[in-house]
Parts: sequence; structure tokens; C-alpha cells
Amino acid sequence: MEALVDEEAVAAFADDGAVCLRGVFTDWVDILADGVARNEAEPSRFLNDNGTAGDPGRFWDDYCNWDRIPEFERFAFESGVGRLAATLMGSDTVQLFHDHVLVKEAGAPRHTPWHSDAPYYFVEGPQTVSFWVPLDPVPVESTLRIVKGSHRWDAAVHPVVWATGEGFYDADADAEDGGYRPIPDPDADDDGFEVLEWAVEPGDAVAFHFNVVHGARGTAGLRRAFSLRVVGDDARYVQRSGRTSPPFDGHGMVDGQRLREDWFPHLPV
Ligand SMILES: O=C(O)CCC(=O)C(=O)O
Repeated sequence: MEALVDEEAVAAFADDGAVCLRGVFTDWVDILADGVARNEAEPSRFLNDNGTAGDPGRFWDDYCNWDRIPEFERFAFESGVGRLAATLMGSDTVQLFHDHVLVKEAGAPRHTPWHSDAPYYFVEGPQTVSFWVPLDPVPVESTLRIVKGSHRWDAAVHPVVWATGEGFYDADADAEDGGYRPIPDPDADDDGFEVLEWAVEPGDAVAFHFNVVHGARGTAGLRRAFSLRVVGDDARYVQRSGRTSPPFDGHGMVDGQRLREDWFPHLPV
């Protein structure tokens, strides 16, 4: 079944910075779950444990594994995600940036802090999108949460290390020096933030812009998610003040370049 989106979804993505697409990857849930199991058994050097020793459930993540985990590669090239991304972004081309697995085991209390992905990355552009695909039913209490419209904010939220809350870039340890805004608390603040959050089923996808501010609470039940992150025609390399996440050591790109196609392949559109 080919995954398609309608005009309403395209408009919601543009206006809100995120949209929930129901059932677009249902046929891929078992395949991606096999990939996540393989990833857990054979983690990469990028595996992160974001929780605290003694937590009742782990919150781990790993990324950049599509070229060694065949289930992830198949999803990227055969699921129609490239076409979906092209439609949402209004782009002729779609390049794979990276895959990302985020697993909260049952009982994992660790929140995913409010953040946007762009400041951690070395690529920016209006045409960017991540697809967060849950592989378990996720109630609204533990789902991905999006600050509506935050992809249009002038300043990015200060990027921090998830496990410690410390500044991600040494040079930007002082958030003001980095030109960042402090991490918001949309639940406590009275700044008129609206949070979008959807209870989701396996194979739904939340598509969101690299600039949109998002986070998540802990979870009572197992919550496995697979994210695929892609960029469009106008995305360009940007030099950051330190090592980015993912780092892609030795990439050799400079400000203003398109991502090199041998490392960031085009997906079928
Ligand atoms: O799964 C989560 O808790 C957070 C996901 C996220 O931050 C992302 O996919 O960028």
C-alpha cells in the first residue's frame, strides 16, 4: 500500500510544524520492530542511555544504522517515505539524513526534554522533516509532544545533552552566547503555547519539522519508536561551533553545500 497524504495534512505540516498521519506505515511495523530488536542486540558506538541507574525502565536511543540494519534500509527505500516527504515539504528531491531509534521501556520515567533537532544538526532548510513512527500503541500520556508553530520561532531552543541537561556545545555553554532561547516549559508557562499530542497506534507517523520544539514524558508501557529524518531541495550544510549530533566524522562539507549524495542518498519520490 502506498503511503499518501492529502492537502489538509500538507497545510497542517506547514502551519503547525507537525502533523499526525494515521496508518501510513502499518505494513512496516513488524519489519521495523525486527530492525529495532537487531539494533538493541547489536548497538552502534552511538548508543545512548538517557536514564538514571536504577530507573525501572531504560530510555535508550541509537542512530545512523540504516546501512547495517537491512530492515531500516528497506524502510527508507521501499516504504514510500520519500514520496510522502516530498509532498509534505513541497520538494522535488528527498535526501536521507539519518535514522534514529528511541526506546522507552515499560516504566521508564525519563522525560525527553523540550528541544528542536535543528541546532544539534549540521543541516538547515525550510524543507526538512522527521517521521516518528511508533511500533507500540502509545497513549497520550507518553506520546511525542509538539509545540504548535514553534518551527517559526526566531531563536532556537538551547540544545542540551538529554541525560544531563548540560549545554550541548562547549562554546555555547552559556545559552545567551549561542543566541538560543531557554528551554520552555509549555505546561507551566502562561505564554500561550499550544501543545499538539496524539495517542497513536503502531504504523501511524508524526511528521515534524527539524525546527519544531518537541518532547515527551516517561512511559508506563513499552514505547518503541523509529524515526527517519530527511531533507529537501533547499537544505544546506551549516557549520556549528562544535561536534554535531550525529557527527558524521570526516564529512568534509562546508557552509552552504548540499549534503553529499554518497553519504546522504536520494530516496525514491
Ligand atoms: O521519542 C522521543 O521521546 C523523542 C523523539 C525525538 O525527540 C525525535 O524523534 O526527534
